[in-house]
Amino acid sequence: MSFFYPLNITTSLAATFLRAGAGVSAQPASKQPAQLLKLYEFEGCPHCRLVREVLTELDLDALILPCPKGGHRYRDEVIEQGGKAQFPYFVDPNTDVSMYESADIIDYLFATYAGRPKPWHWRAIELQRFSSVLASVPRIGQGTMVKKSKVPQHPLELYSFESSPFARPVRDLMCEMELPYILRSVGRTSFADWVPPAMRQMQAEQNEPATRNRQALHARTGVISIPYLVDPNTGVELAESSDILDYLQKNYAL
Ligand SMILES: N[C@@H](CCC(=O)N[C@@H](CS)C(=O)NCC(=O)O)C(=O)O
Repeated sequence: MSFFYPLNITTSLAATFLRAGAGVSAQPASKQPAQLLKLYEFEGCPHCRLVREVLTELDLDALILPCPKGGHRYRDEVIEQGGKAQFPYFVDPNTDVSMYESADIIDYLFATYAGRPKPWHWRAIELQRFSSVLASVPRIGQGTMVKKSKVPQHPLELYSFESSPFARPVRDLMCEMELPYILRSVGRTSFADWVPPAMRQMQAEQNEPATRNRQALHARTGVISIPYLVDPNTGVELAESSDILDYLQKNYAL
């Protein structure tokens, strides 16, 4: 475990508090896209965070294509497709729609998939943006600048919800290393989802989780612990953020 790991989790927790509970719970969309949505973004970007929070809220999965500053792996694709380096950049292969602007992407996700009107908290978008900028402060630039890394043959897979203080450092590192991943959204929908994994293991009877990715994770591992990484390139599967961070460094850092 890195010497900085406790500090990393503490500042991540501060960011979660500054977003006052956004990106934690889910009320799943009425429709799941047939093909994965694509999001070009970087973790340190406050505008991208708002879109990622809506992915958690609607329980939507997406292929995350990290575009840290100084990187070229996916940034260049955005410039080719959209004409400029501005993030987030969103592509929906189901409808052939692509767009910049976090507010437009949020509107699109609610209009296309939610099956309900955009809730009041997303109507105050400028207030959300301000609080998202504040939430970036304690992270002091993490998830922003590129780090040299090996290119994985296949995207990794990460079970995560946006405001998980343990998943954020993992996403930051995957972003800096430009590691593409399928985001499996696992926002919380019930009181039982708040029980910490260690306590859940002690329960004689475990509640069957309500959402598809939580059910899949439960079936896969017997317990739900977020973040959870699946690397199809090596066959490795890991829970525990500190172990995942060590694994990513060891296998992908250059
Ligand atoms: N109004 C836009 C603002 C997007 C924006 O300013 N994004 C910054 C990152 S936070 C950006 O693209 N910077 C250019 C870069 O990183 O190269 C939105 O909400 O999507």
